[in-house]
Amino acid sequence: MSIISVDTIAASNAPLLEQQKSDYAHLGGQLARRGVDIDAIKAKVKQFAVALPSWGVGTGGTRFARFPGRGEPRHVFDKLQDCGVVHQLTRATPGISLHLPWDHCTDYSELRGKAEAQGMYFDAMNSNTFSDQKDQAHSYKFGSLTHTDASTRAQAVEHNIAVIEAGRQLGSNALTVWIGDGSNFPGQQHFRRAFDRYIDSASQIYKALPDDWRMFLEHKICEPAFYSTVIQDWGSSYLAANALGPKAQCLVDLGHHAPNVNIELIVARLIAAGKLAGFHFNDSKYGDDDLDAGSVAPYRLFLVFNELVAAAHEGVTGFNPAYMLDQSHNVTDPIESLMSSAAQVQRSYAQALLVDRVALDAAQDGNDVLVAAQLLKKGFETDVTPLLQQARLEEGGAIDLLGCYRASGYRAKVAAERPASQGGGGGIV
Ligand code: AOS
Ligand code: ZN
Ligand code: ZN
Ligand code: ZN
Repeated sequence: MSIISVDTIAASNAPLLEQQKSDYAHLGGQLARRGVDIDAIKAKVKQFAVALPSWGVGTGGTRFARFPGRGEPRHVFDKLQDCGVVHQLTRATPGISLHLPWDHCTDYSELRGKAEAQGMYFDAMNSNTFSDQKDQAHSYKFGSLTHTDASTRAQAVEHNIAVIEAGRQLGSNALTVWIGDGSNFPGQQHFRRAFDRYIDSASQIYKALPDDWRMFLEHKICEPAFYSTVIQDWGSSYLAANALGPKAQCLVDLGHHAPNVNIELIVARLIAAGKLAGFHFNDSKYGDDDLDAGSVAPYRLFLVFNELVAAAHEGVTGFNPAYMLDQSHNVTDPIESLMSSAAQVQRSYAQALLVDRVALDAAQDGNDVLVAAQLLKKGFETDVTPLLQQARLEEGGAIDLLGCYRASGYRAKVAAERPASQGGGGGIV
């Protein structure tokens, strides 16, 4: 089922076909001189998928304000359709990661059917115990899975189990757990006891996982708790994942670390420990900015992929990370941001595939520092645009993502169907 007509895509591609052919051939020639087969890289890029966050197709906001765009999705079916547009044009985003209760739906089999008709499936499910829902018995103001009160913890556990159940009906096979639990003042929380309560609650969720499911623990240094968080870094996440068992692994959201932290090194450690769940890709300058992937620090994203490609190349056992975007689009059309981020993630992957692993091993073993550094730069500095475009073109996608999307008139069409969403202020700051 196509949301954007096949003719629209073909019309957008038509004037670009000739130059595409010659750019691809030119890059192919350059890579061949390095002993790299462009078609082999293209085949790998085609296999690569990054899941879309359902919450990413709506305009995000800050605690100051939210400025909604036109045609904001009204419910999960609208979100699914918007995600369908991203996938149709990029051919790189067949998975959707839902967030409950935001994406609550009375008929999950209908939702699954619609996704499948768009050639899509449901990736990891996300639970939400970081905000209170209407008519909720116990508040999460002072925590959820780690709350001092047992009934509040039980409510949070129960919600996670309900999310697993919804995910089972949708064909998902993972639960991502991120909690906002922590403290805002020194002395507010007994660190060790809060962590113990986390393990106790999380193991009840773990027990409810179907056999073929994984549980992704997402750490975050701060926010909304600004003095301490219970699962604050990969160390706490790893301790928890270890305590829970083999199905529990650590998810790395790129924005959840202190500035300048060496994230690629964390990734390498988690791979070695068999505990890398996967990623929430985004970019940041200061904290959990949730900017578009690779928009600020593309080299960092490349370095993460360098670790991933190395692990795949070396055949590390059990290596199977889940790739997702987690961004907040405050000033752009979310569909445009998601398309360019998906392409950016693919770009980093393709560039990492270009690194000469044999030469890098030799440079590392021989302590040839500059050659090692340059081997990485050589991959990163290669403009793989024609390769990404060719992969999309051959899969029925758009050579020019933005051009095609804008020419389709999709945003104006949904703006006419969907009522304007309320913007306005956040909290008082
Ligand atoms: C929050 O900072 C995290 O990145 C979570 O992944 C969260 O569930 C998601 O961003 C939706 O708010
Ligand atoms: Zn995240
Ligand atoms: Zn985040
Ligand atoms: Zn983030």
